[in-house]
Amino acid sequence: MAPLAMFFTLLLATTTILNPRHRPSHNHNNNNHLLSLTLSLLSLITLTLADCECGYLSTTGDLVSHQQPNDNLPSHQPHHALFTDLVESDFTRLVPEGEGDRTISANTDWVRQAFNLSHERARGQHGEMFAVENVDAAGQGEDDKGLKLIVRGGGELVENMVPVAEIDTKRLDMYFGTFRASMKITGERGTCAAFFWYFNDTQEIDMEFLSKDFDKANKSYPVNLVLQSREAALSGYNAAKTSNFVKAYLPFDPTEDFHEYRIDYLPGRVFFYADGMVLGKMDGPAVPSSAGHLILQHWSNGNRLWSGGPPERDAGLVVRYVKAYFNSSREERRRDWEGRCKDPKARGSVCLVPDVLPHNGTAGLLNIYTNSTTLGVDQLVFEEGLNGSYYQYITDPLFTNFQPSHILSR
Ligand SMILES: *[C@@H]1O[C@H](CO)[C@@H](O)[C@H](O)[C@H]1NC(C)=O
Ligand SMILES: *[C@@H]1O[C@H](CO)[C@@H](O)[C@H](O)[C@H]1NC(C)=O
Ligand SMILES: *[C@@H]1O[C@H](CO)[C@@H](O)[C@H](O)[C@H]1NC(C)=O
Ligand SMILES: *[C@@H]1O[C@H](CO)[C@@H](O)[C@H](O)[C@H]1NC(C)=O
Ligand SMILES: *[C@@H]1O[C@H](CO)[C@@H](O)[C@H](O)[C@H]1NC(C)=O
Ligand SMILES: *[C@@H]1O[C@H](CO)[C@@H](O)[C@H](O)[C@H]1NC(C)=O
Ligand SMILES: CC(=O)N[C@H]1CO[C@H](CO)[C@@H](O)[C@@H]1O
Repeated sequence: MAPLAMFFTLLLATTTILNPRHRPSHNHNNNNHLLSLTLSLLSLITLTLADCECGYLSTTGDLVSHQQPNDNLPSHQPHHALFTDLVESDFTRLVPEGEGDRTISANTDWVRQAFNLSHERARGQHGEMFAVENVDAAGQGEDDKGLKLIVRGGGELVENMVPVAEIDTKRLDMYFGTFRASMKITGERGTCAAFFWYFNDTQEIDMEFLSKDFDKANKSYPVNLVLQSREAALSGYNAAKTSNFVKAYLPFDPTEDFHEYRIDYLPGRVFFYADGMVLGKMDGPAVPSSAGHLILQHWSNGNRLWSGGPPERDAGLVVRYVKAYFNSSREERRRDWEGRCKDPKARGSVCLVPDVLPHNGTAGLLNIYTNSTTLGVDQLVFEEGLNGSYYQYITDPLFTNFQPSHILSR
């Protein structure tokens, strides 16, 4: 299909489907009228655009004392930040590879990574073998649904490399944002579970959980908050020796249940949270200044000063969801936003991102906006996975292998 026709078909399908409030009242079945219908829909869209077209408003900083935002003045609140783009991934709906269509390899927002690190590169006793088969759907039991990143234990080395796991967002244009992951950390000692934003080795925002450091006896559950920076590079990538390293203690056992871990990357400032509680705040020259992407990683290399391990048994990091609200460094995405955001004061044009606080519990709290039926075509479109599931597509051929026949009704 020619790109233009594809666009109109997509637009037609998506408008009719995603925006039921504006469904045309009469049904045109005559293809000759397709173009004029599409054009009239086009004008309809620009007049009555979907919800959240001006973006997603998130709290930042200390959530306990923040004011309720005023609907009419979203972007002017000092304790809120507005973001134009989103990626929301509900990993509880995944099925294991080979058992259906909703697999992680079919997900359009995430890419499993394969690469090998020698023990010298890994700076450990062992190297690390990042392999795609170590990233898959976890069990189907209610309690452990999600995406599982496995570190192979029990002495299973491949050429002195520990088999480990990493998955990255496909989008690389996250230029400021609030990034949230619901995770359950392994209780097997000897791994490092990491949730991070990454541009390069000196522009990186990290939350790292070392399972060997958890101590149930004294209820000690540290998490390492790190900005990898030029300063860290100068100390041999040992951020612990820099001022941009905080060892924070969680008020719960992260191996018992899912909790939301969160990074806010703002101009000149970074906040780290667990269940909405600020664990650390950093500013200064070590704060990154580039666009980057998100990484989930679970690894071990036997370095006794960091990951320890390898673990005695296979160790799994389970991730229930990732929700990312961010601005884009890409000119096209900024133009999209400018084009669709006609009136930031209009009702529903800015959507508030709910905070996850301790009293929300650790259950689901899944996709808020990707379930919306009213998001605009240049915000998101959906690909139907075969059994009624939907994958998010971004309308940018660079990020997707676009297949309009997959855009279906709900
Ligand atoms: C994100 O972009 C929007 C639109 O340009 C802007 O209003 C907002 O302030 C930006 N957010 C941040 C945190 O820079
Ligand atoms: C990593 O090393 C293993 C063992 O040699 C090899 O089978 C695998 O293909 C390598 N992976 C990559 C991405 O090169
Ligand atoms: C990371 O990127 C910044 C900005 O482009 C650059 O100054 C720095 O040298 C890079 N760091 C590495 C390790 O390449
Ligand atoms: C808990 O005990 C471990 C050693 O078992 C120790 O390293 C850690 O500092 C203790 N934590 C607290 C908060 O006392
Ligand atoms: C958590 O609870 C608060 C009410 O206390 C609510 O406003 C918020 O939307 C909840 N968060 C989620 C993600 O449901
Ligand atoms: C989103 O849609 C899925 C599938 O229809 C449903 O299971 C899930 O509960 C919905 N989530 C919310 C927050 O409504
Ligand atoms: C459970 C279920 O409905 N599975 C179906 C998913 O889609 C494939 C392909 O269309 C069917 O073969 C399965 O039966």
